[in-house]
Amino acid sequence: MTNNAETQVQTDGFHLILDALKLNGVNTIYGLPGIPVTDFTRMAQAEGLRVISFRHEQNAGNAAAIAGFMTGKPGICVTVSAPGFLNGLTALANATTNCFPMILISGSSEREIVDLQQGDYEEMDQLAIAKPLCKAAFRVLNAEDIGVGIARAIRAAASGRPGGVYLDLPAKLFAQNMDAEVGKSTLIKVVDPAPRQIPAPDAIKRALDLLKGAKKPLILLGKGAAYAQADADIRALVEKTGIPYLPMSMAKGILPDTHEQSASAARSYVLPEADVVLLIGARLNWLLSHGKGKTWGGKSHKDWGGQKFIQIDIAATEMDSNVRIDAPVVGDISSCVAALLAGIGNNWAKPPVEWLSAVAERKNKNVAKMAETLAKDPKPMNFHSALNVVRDIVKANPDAMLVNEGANALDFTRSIVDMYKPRKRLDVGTWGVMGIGMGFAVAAAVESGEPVIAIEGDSAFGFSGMEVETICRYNLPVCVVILNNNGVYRGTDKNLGGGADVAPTVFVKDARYEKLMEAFGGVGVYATTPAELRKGMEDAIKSRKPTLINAIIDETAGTESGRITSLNPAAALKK
Ligand code: ADP
Ligand code: TPW
Repeated sequence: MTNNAETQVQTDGFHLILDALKLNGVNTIYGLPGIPVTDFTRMAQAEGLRVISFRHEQNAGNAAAIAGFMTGKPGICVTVSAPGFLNGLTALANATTNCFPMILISGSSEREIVDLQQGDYEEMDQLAIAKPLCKAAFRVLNAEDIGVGIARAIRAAASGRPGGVYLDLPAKLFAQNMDAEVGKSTLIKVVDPAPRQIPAPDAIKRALDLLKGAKKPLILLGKGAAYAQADADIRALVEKTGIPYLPMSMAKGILPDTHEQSASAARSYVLPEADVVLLIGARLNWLLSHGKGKTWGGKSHKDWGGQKFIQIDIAATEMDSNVRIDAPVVGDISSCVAALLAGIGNNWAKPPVEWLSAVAERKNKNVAKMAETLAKDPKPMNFHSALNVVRDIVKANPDAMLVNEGANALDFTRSIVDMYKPRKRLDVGTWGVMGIGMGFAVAAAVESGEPVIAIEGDSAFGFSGMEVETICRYNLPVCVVILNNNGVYRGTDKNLGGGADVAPTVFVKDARYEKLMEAFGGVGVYATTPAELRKGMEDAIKSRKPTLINAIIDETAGTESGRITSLNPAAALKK
């Protein structure tokens, strides 16, 4: 606030935006400064907000998005116009695809210049470009509308199915003055930003009737279930019904992966065998083979497997998106699970023992097989022997956050490393996008205060690797482990033309990634054995120092596209 000549206290756009964010509980801004938002980030710090400044906007955007997932409140990312905005847009689109609440706030050029295309500095019609890639997009032209603009952005991001929201703020807005008292009266503290949506009683009854008649029921937990923070009720529902459950990757840990009802190790058995499947916050998209085909016991890749589906989701339009949903339960997961629990009461008959013992038998067999593989100590180290170490470290540090990206590095970590607590595992999500790693790691550390372990493919790491400087600058307790096999998927491809260039998937051999962390004052570790990896990780967790472990693994290890080889046309041709 400033005093003008007439002693009337004035405020401006900068401060109204900050006051509106603060009023709504925002305490951290992720972003990257430049005209016209440099002063905004300075003033944010002066006003007591934490500003985490990145080296590339995509990483700042990913940080904001995952902060939204972790907290249930929209994460805020601030960028400059045109290129900065576009750099942030990938993260905004990814947040929307994954149902993470986030607000991308970008400065922009003045409307009159943009609309006449007169060639301003970093000119672009950002609102039009953002619209198809997010849940909602707004522009504020006048300081007195800032309160409404921020309120609308928060509501759009957090209510119903969460998602990304774009807020366009032309440069002139920041400097607009107005009377401070009047300005304050225009701000809105959003009441109940994510209102409960109570399911209809007949929908609950339909679901319970279907579940009651099931001989081989299965519960599938998705990241919507993790997001809903209904952990105790979800656990009670699983345990009271006695139904085996499968967590999707970011739902791991809602119940500990070691829970006796977890059917993760029997996934390929339970999906085709189940007769009634209860989906809680999981879409029947490609990650679940669209609910049909051979994965589900269908004869061809398009055949229905015969299962009946109950689906809990806040988005009514999600129902029947891939296969028939026999019992849609539309509402927020907390309310839906509570209603199911109430309907179940205390006399629910557990599933038939034949089903439970068949699942247990498969599971035990696969767990024993995996234990055998993990006990091996091949030279050079491979994905399994390296991840066996990570598995132990996560077990000993269940509060640590785990970030994970890559192809094989992703698939093997998901299946080998057990999670013990909800919302600890953060990964490539619905798009399988590379580049979330360091942005997620920064936000995971900032939002949780816990140590962060980032398990990265060497290719995956490259997309956001420069943020190790950010990690060092804020002295965050992040331990990056690069499973380094010298390339995308692996490092052994040959140039099919026989020329001097290496194959498109091959990187520089024996690259010393750990030196990147050392360059900024962090700890670098070169690990060629599980023992060296273990020591590096233990030291990192204990010291909380930024650490990068370059874990050298067999360059022949890994398959193309990891476990989604089936989606790769070249791999299909080879069959
Ligand atoms: P996964 O990738 O783990 O299978 P998806 O991202 O496909 O999970 O599905 C998450 C689903 O959860 C989305 O359809 C979304 O609408 C839904 N969802 C998110 N939050 C809630 C909530 N609070 N209540 C109900 N459904 C929710
Ligand atoms: C934004 C395509 C999927 S997985 C991957 C790429 C490039 C890297 C795999 O190699 P990595 O892991 O990380 O070394 P590993 O363990 O198999 O050796 N661009 C974007 N997203 C995706 N998904 C790709 C490209 C891809």
